[in-house]
Amino acid sequence: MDPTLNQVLMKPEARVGADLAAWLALGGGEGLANAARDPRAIVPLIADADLRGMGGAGFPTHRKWAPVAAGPAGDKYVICNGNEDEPGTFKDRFLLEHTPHAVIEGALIAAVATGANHVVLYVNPHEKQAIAAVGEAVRQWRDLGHLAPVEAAIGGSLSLELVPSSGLYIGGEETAVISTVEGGFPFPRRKPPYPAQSGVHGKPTLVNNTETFAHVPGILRHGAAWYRNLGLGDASGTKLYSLSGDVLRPGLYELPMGTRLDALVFDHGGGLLMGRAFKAVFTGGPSNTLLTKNHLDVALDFESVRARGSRLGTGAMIVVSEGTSIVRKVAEYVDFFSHGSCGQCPPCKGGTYQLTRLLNRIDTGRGVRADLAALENLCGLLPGSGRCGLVDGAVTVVASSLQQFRGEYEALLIG
Ligand code: L3W
Repeated sequence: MDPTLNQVLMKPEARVGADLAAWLALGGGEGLANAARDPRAIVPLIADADLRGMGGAGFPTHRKWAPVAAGPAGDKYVICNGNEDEPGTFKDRFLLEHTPHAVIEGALIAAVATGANHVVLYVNPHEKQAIAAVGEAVRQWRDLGHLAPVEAAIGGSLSLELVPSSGLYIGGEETAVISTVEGGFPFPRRKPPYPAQSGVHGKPTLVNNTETFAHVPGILRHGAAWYRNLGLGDASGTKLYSLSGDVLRPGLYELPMGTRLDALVFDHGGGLLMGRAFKAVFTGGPSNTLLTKNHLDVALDFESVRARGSRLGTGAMIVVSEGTSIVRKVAEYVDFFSHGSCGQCPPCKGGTYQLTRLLNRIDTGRGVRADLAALENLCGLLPGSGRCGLVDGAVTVVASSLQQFRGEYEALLIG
């Protein structure tokens, strides 16, 4: 199968980097021009296209844009979240590096739709090439006079800037993004109020993932029906799937939203390394319920994955083959979350630390039955105890692995 067949965002000819003239020569800018002609039509069009938030939650994009558009006049912010640090997720850095103008144009269209006068590209400083490309791309939009249609539409001046994130995992959580843009440490805040109601300096703020914005210019240019028809079944558009783990051809795949898991792993990923059997996949980043060989037929879109008890998340798929220890993998991911915890909610910091300690004890052959019981106890106690979802995600993967691979845990116990 030709891997470029359904590409929109990753089309080889669209990878023009920071060269704005090359982007415009490809038809870039047409979406923004259409948007500026009729700003009120944008939110209904995004709704009709059924564009979803690609940063993990799959929340309908128009439902975030509408309250910002309806918010009080004055300062409003649009933030493109390019912090991307979820294990197994490597899509946003590709877009920011290879096609930054698609992302920026999408964010500018959001500014036109919502009346925002601040657009922030929030990028992980560890991704040096992405930072360089976005910095240069922003400079070209500003210096070459291409912000004029946006300023005419919003009736005032627009600030467009690159803000490097802290590079910390928690800095990708949307309220931590807001804390950082305000100049503080990336401490998450409780929701509600949602950023749409009270974000940067208390102003209406739209935070969308990088991939979400990258889809927007195409929708404005070609229409909602075009976008919907790119997906399979009831799903809309294309999706960037980050495929990694025990597969022959790991990598970033742009495929129709709703592509089946077995098609991704076997047709595109070439199957498992050394002909091993498929065991499981950590889906959407390792903070969700594991999918197993019973789920290989699942369509990888938000609704279908949810219907099978898990979540599509960022579209990351970390494949595990028979012969690889689930307990080891879970211990590694929970350790990552433990280090990523910001520390402001003691149950999260202490809870993820204790989960890691118990998982490591069991994995290294020092665990007893009481350790397993303690793990289960924590899985019951911890959910909902943090300001953000970090601890809930860590618990989800532990609980799911205990439910689906309990035998592996028990086989490691020494008493
Ligand atoms: C206005 C309302 N806005 C909800 C907005 C809300 C947010 C979005 C979704 O989670 C998940 C997380 C990770 N008016 C609203 C409203 N909203 N009601 O809708 O809400 P929520 O709280 O479910 O989203 P979230 O906190 O953004 C994202 C999971 O994705 N994940 C991804 C992690 C990815 C990274 C990365 O590096 N890119 O960290 C993977 O599974 O665990 O549960 O915007 O404001 N009435």
